[in-house]
Amino acid sequence: MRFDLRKGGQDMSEAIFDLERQAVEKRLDMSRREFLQFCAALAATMGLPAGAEAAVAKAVESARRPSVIWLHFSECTGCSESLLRAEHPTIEKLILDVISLDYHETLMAAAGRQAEEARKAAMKASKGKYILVVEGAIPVKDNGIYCKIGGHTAIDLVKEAAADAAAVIAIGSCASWGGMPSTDPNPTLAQGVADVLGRPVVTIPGCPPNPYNFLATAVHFLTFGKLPEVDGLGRPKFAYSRLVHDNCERRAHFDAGRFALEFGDEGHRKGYCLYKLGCKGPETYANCPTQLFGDAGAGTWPVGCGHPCIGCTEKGVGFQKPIHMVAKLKNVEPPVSYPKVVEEQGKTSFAAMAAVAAIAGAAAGGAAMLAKNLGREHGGGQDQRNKHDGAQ
Ligand code: FSX
Ligand code: SF4
Ligand code: F3S
Repeated sequence: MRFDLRKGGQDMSEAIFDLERQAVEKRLDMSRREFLQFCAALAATMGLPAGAEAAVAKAVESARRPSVIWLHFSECTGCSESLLRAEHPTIEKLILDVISLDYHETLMAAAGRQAEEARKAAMKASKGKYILVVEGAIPVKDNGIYCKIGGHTAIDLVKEAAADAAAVIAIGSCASWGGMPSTDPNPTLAQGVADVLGRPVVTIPGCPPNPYNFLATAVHFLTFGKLPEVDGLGRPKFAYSRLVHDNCERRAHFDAGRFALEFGDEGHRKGYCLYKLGCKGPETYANCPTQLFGDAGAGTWPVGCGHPCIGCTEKGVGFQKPIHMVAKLKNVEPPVSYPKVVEEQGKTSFAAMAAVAAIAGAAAGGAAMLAKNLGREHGGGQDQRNKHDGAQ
């Protein structure tokens, strides 16, 4: 009998695949169905076409895990926390399964000299092949003396680690462009990784960033052997190409001119748009309204919980613009002839609000509806209006 090599090869690869499949189920402690659902969700997060989940599953199942060296500088460690404390039963297992986290200061047991040696050993063992993940901003004032680890400045540490990395990912707004530590007057001159290295890096901004955006980026690297396509700020397009405002569940209220005017007022309790409380959704690119946080179901994102978006994923917005300043309307810019939303004298003008509703694409009649609603909801006294004088 002739042995069919091709068929034999196929059987063999299927058997190997089966073993890998069982191994991944055991490793992740999840059923095959759950695992595939998770891969499908990740493929959808990356905007991949239907059917791509099989490629994602195969890549995750394979043993080739990229070595990751994770450095911490000026930050709160919220990025690591959000990644490892996510409510999904397996995200932390999955992330630790997808990547080989060979050095992470806040997770490793080693300390002091031992930790220093572990960092050097990890860099040497995977020279030229590891992914460098940086969490936290890098203070550059006075030659970087405001952030030192093991006697070395963050500047030197990041440059040394980036020199032999296959790819560099800045996780969180701090590492992306300074974030919280760079808030004015930025006493330590905290900067992002790209500025310090003098070359672009992939950024996953957010304070903290959505863990799925990092996971999907790592899985993209695993599946396709390269990092995903990014925008001008280094953000993966699959996660940061739409404005928060575009997918916000309160958008219909914006379009109809129904706004909360202060925390706890009737509009706020009814879930109206938070634009006039300073929501930066109209100028912030992120997938928060669709991706949500904490795997706890609908509404689990800042605006869903009743707080205006502070623009944490947007350079020059989060930690730079005052929280209660109204957002720039990026894709619905009003013509200069339109009056302001809140007029200088502190009076809310129906004409101005109608203009916002109109430019935001409200259906015909929206302005009339707006005037009617405002008359009912926000016809309050001068006191209430005065509170919004500064929100222009
Ligand atoms: Fe904290 Fe990370 Fe904010 Fe910064 O997240 S959640 S201050 S982005 O670097 O730890
Ligand atoms: Fe949602 Fe904010 Fe836009 Fe209002 S302004 S629709 S709350 S993103
Ligand atoms: Fe940040 Fe705004 Fe999303 S504050 S978490 S970008 S809704």
